[in-house]
Amino acid sequence: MAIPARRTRLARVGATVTVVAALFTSLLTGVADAHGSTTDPPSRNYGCWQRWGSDFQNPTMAQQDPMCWQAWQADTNAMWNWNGLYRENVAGNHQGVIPNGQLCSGGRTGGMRYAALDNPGQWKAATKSRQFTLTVTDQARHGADYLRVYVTRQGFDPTTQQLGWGNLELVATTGRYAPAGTYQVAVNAGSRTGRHVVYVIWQASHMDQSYYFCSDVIFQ
Ligand SMILES: [Cu+2]
Repeated sequence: MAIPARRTRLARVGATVTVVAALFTSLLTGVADAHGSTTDPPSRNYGCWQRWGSDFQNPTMAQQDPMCWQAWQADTNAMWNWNGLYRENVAGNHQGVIPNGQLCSGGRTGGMRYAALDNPGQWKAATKSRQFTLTVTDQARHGADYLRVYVTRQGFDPTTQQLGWGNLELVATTGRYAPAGTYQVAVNAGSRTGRHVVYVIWQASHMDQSYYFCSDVIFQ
């Protein structure tokens, strides 16, 4: 009976090692998975997560917040991973890598996960004055090489038109930010009025990791 007992003990030790390794891996993954997004004005998927994350199967969303509804129906992971909309090794060639019509999904990064964010429609929009402060939240404290903020040209209609690079004007570009929880940029949207999309590129500093966020706003 000595041999089976020894095998059992070894098996228990083996199982314990496996559990500890799995815990360690999930801890590491948890850290690696935490990135960020534009939280003010809220990016499309961050806003959908904020408003509906605790109630995402509520059918009244289809009427109250139809673009969030279609995004939740398409892939819930776009909201659970609101902080994970990035590409790697773009080498600064954002316009070359991201096709027109796919700006809000970062060129469909991760396959179709974020593709519903590209769809034109009645996205809930934050009301802003034309001079406002934009906030990117960085849960992972990556730092930033730069932030670039674009706003759509006056006349572009995000409820019916797909967003392309030609629809955007660069309104702010920054230098580096040391790692912190949030980065803020003063944005001046000029004489724009009504509904617009604010498009942000966050170039993280820990590696070549580039983030792309669409936020819907209505300028007063
Ligand atoms: Cu990250």
